[in-house]
Amino acid sequence: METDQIKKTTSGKIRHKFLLLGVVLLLYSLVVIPILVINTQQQQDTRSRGQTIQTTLTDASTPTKTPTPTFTPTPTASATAFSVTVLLDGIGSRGDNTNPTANITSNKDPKQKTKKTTVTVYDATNTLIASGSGDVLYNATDGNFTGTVPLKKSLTNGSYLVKIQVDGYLQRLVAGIQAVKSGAATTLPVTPLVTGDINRENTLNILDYNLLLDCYSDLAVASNCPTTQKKVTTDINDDGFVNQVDYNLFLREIVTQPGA
Ligand SMILES: [Ca+2]
Ligand SMILES: [Ca+2]
Repeated sequence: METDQIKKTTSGKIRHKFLLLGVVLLLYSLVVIPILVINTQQQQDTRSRGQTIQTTLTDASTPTKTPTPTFTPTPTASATAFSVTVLLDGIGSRGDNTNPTANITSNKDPKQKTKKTTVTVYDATNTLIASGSGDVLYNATDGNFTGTVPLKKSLTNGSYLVKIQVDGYLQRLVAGIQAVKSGAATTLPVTPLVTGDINRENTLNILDYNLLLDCYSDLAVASNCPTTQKKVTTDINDDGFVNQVDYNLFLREIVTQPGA
């Protein structure tokens, strides 16, 4: 009897537990599972938005292709130039300022076969327009110096005055008015130049004379000619000596007015 009672009590407890378990499962299915489903959906949405943002950021950070600049060569204007022929007093086929054609004593074999030459160009108002430098080369056959001197810039077509200066000689205005064609070489008339500008100031005077005497060494040692450069500049006929020939040449040259 007592045993049956115990069994009933135990059976009641078990049913009660199953009932309670059923209620818990029911609540779980009604409340917890929907919440989990919602959270899962929210997480998926969040990841999806994150991917979208990341994709957007990635797209924004992608550098755009920079177009390669194309190189367009700048056309270079051909410089205007002058074909120069100069006769240098005391050298080659040139005589001197007093006797231009008397070249028997002129030096036919100058030490310096090239001479630095500067050309300056002026317009009708005598305004300096352009300049250029180059070398002229000794022509032993003709006894003159020739070369092409380019200007630093191209001139426009027109008429100009042109001056030539060779290192150690007085600058001279080239005879006539020069018709210049832009970008081309204009041939200038043959131009004789006066020597003796030992100190390179474009005039002949007592200063040049005194420098020549410093290096004069016909009968005695030069009084004051310590450098090769000074000897070269006072050797105005360029034969390697500073003597009576240079002295006489200078005296004939100095009758010339200052350079142009
Ligand atoms: Ca001088
Ligand atoms: Ca000499």
